[in-house]
Amino acid sequence: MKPESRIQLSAAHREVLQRRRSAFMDAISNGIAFLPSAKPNLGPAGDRATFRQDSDFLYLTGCQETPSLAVFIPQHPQHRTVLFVRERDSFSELWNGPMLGVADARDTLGFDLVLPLSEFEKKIPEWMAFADTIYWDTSPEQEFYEQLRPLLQGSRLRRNGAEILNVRDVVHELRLFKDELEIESLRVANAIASRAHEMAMRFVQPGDYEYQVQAVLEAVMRGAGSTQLGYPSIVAGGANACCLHYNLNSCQIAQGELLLIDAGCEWSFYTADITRTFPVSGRFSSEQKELYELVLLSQQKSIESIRPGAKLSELNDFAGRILADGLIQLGILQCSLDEALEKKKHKDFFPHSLGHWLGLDVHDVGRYRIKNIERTLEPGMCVTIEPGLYVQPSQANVDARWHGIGIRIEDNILVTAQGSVNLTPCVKGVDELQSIVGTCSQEIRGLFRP
Ligand SMILES: [Mn+2]
Repeated sequence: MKPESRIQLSAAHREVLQRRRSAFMDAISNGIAFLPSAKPNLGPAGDRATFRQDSDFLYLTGCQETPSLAVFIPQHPQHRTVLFVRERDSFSELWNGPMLGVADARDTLGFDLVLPLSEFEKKIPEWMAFADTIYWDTSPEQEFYEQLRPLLQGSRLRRNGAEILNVRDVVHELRLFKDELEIESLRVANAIASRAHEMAMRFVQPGDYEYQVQAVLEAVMRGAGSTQLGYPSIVAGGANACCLHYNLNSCQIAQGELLLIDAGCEWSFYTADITRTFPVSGRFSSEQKELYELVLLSQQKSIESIRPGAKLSELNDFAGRILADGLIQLGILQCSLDEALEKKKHKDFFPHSLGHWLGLDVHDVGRYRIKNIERTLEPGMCVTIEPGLYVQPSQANVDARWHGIGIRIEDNILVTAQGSVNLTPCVKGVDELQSIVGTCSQEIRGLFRP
């Protein structure tokens, strides 16, 4: 699979985009929908900061230009899909590289009609006659909102009190169910990120700084063709792992400590979200091993329970029960299982939830509840499963030998008709981890040293 080009799409990609647009237009039926791109991203001095296209816009358009605007008019007799883009301009191309332009955008992206952005104020009023509902992005930071507002308010539709709905709600429901192109991208992102995690395991030795391991990890991701990280990498040695979103990555890692890495990269805009925890000396202490095996057991059992019809809250409770039971066996919790669950005592050590949707965004869109009723898992959904246990260095009523141990294990799971498929091929067994750590050559290690 080749990395995505900014101005070329494969025929297969174009076909998938057409299917997504059809499904979207079925959902809005007699409406008219406006979906804007992300704003151009300028740094503090007017320089170009890293641009990442709006995920909803990308999902329906495949277009990476900014600013641009997609309009969907399912009832229009001539053109149901319209894209407004900037016209090509040689000054901008000199500084910022090739632009798609009006002529190429139609062929490349498969819209019925592509127009210069400068024309949208002139065109939109007449299209309102083909709709009875308006879908748009109601978030206040959208600049298009200000430009569109007078057009919409002056239209016959608004005068007749037509409903205004949030376009993003419709896209988010579609994005929850991954098509084959999305699944393939998630697979590749996971393959690369897993390789990066394994390289970090090979690389690390006691005395390394967290940022050195981060550099190795991210070098592998970029080297394999990933253009962006899915989120800031967490590389947390020892007790730093007990801070859930630690990402200073600035400390030295000591002999005998565990290293927790939560990192994932994008492939074609879809991100992996993987966490591994392993001993930097190549050997778990007995306390580390007992907690690790408990987290691993809860993760494996949760993954085995994934199937259509299951609920995330049930999986969460199931994993919590395994962890609570294990904490009692180890003497970390001193009460009955019923009492632990009743009073949520295990949540002192497992303070986050078991997982979240994954896709174009690391905490991907899609509602977890519909009309306040939890939805069940269905084929095509992609979810992370990431139980963890963290014993804070100062945790009262817990023997000091457990203090400062933080463990999380996270894989990315696709729900299928038969059950599930684990997309994350990264090692996680105790023996596998112990035999991989610290095995890379001194030559490679030397590259990441002052
Ligand atoms: Mn996650």
